[in-house]
Amino acid sequence: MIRTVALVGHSGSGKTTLGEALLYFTGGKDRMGKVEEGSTTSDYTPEEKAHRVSVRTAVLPLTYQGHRIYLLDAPGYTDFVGEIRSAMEAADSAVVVVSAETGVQIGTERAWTVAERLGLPRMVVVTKLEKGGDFFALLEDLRSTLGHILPAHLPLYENGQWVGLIDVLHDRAFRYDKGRPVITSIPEDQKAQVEKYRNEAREAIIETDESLLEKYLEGGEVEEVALSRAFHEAVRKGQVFPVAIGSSGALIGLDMLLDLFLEALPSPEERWGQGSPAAKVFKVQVDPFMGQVAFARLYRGQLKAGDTLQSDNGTVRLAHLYTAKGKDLIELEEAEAGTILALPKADSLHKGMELWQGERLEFPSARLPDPVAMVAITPESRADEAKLGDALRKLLEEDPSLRFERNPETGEQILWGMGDLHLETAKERLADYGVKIISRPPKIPYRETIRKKAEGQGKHKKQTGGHGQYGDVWLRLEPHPDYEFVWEITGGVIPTKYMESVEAGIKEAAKTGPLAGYPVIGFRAVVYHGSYHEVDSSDMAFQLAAQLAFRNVVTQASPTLLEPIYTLKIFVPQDRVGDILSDMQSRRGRILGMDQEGALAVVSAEAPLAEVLEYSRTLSGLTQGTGAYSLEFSHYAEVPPNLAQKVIAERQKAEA
Ligand SMILES: Nc1nc2c(ncn2[C@@H]2O[C@H](COP(=O)(O)OP(=O)(O)O)[C@@H](O)[C@H]2O)c(=O)[nH]1
Ligand SMILES: [Mg+2]
Repeated sequence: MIRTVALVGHSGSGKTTLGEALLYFTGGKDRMGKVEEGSTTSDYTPEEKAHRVSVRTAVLPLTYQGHRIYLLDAPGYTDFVGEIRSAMEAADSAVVVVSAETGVQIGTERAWTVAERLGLPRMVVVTKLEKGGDFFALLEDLRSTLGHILPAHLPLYENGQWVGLIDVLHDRAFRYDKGRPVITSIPEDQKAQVEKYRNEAREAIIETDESLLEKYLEGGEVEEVALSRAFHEAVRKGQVFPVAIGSSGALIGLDMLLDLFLEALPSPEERWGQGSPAAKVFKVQVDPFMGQVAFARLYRGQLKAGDTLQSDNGTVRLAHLYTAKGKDLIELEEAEAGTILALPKADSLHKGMELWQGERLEFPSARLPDPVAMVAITPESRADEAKLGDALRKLLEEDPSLRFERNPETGEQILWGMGDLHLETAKERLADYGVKIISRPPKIPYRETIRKKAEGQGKHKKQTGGHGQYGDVWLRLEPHPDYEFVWEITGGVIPTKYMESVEAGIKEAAKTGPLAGYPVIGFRAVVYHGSYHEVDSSDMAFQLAAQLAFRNVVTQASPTLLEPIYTLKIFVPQDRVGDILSDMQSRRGRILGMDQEGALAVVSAEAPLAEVLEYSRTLSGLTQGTGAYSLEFSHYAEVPPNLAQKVIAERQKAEA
């Protein structure tokens, strides 16, 4: 059998440690690594070792009793939603890890929601139970937040000490001795409780299967094999969500967890059917030593070394077949559906690319959210500058949830990401590629506008030697929602052939406003009078005259500073809404509305860009790294006078 599962859930719930423990337990590693020491197989990149948190999805292939289980250890932080989602897309089921210490957290619910949207069968693993926490209260919590949960395992206590597990559906109990299960009997004082959960679980399963239900209602005996099959079907269809217990700390229940994966979770064939090979790249990593490595999930079919696959970028020959174990490549003789393939040196492959033979497979699509956090980056030195382009290209290929752009107005190079930590790790990744960069908040693209009507003259007159220059433009500026140019010249006081030059002069002058040199927007320019000279007038002279007129008039039209306003959609747990609202207030924000999505509150707000440049950090702080938001430009609005003064003064200082 083969199972491909994504370990997802709140950051710190124990996913990486569980993956490590399972790898160790199944003999895939001699020594169990620790997240704190940076010695786990999953958290192998320098960024992960430094932050002690998973940033990328790691692949852990387990061999258990002759079966193959591919674990995809995903990050928990919402900053890495791109990685979290692609791990789930590459899996056939989502195993949501919940720490008994903290219970259901926002990362639990978010992972659950993503899995639900992708139509993935789901289950829960409760970790860290040896650290305490009321398992039965947690069960109720899981039931109320996630729905039809079904406890497959219950904790076994001896003298108040957690020592093992009760297998609810198979009516067995084990105590654990250094990770090894020893069969035992259910203690007297737990019997009634186990009986209650067992009956509930049986009934929940029987209800999903008509023929079993009939038999049951007629008082017939439901056999264990039939029950187990119905259980598997119910999980596959998302009708029930098993809850298991697994402790990496106390090494309890690891075998039972793997047994449950095999029993309850769907096989690749059940999810994708049978047929010719079909794979899809879900991640591309550029390894400083190995070069580009693409990770693809084989959804359907079998492959052997030497096979060739089609892609939209030409054919790909697989001279060798590899999977990955953390940072290492492991050679395979053949690959069956469910395998996570590692494709080294596949430079033509990028994330999302399909590989196939024969008929292609239809994939459900899920769009990534847009990045919301940004920094301006500059290379530290000339040498870094030369290498930046190449390093950025690799980085963006690796992580399509990042975006890079050059702002033509401010001249800055802007890196966009899903949050502060995301950008921080991106910066470190660039350093891995040998490029050191300095990052700082980007400049705000302010604007200037006018608040009242004004008019005046611009005259350009020069007499130098022979040919002179002459242009004379009378201009009226009025506030306007957008921009308009009106030619009100009568009697030919300015020949029409100069009209274009006059407008060009106005547009040129509007590029640098009178207050702080920002572009002037939102005005109507009416040219209503002027004069010209038969010989000395020219396009150039009228352009310059129009510029003079604009500069002269705009200062009298009550110029004012504008700033970009963005709309935000903020997703947070209900109990954080108050904090979000008061924080928004302190950022000159305006609440537009409130909504609910699943267990999360959605706050819609608008705020000046200057106040939300580093919002990701604030939201992280208010929600322990689990809130999320979207950011979209809305409009320009006047900057309050006291702040405008500051912006203008700063600009003048910078210019000086
Ligand atoms: N006592 C105990 N600690 C654990 C267990 N699982 C994880 N931890 C600790 O919890 C912290 C977060 O674990 P990690 O695996 O990085 O969580 P992840 O963010 O979900 O991958 C680390 O300090 C682990 O040592 C467990 O089963 N028991
Ligand atoms: Mg982790």
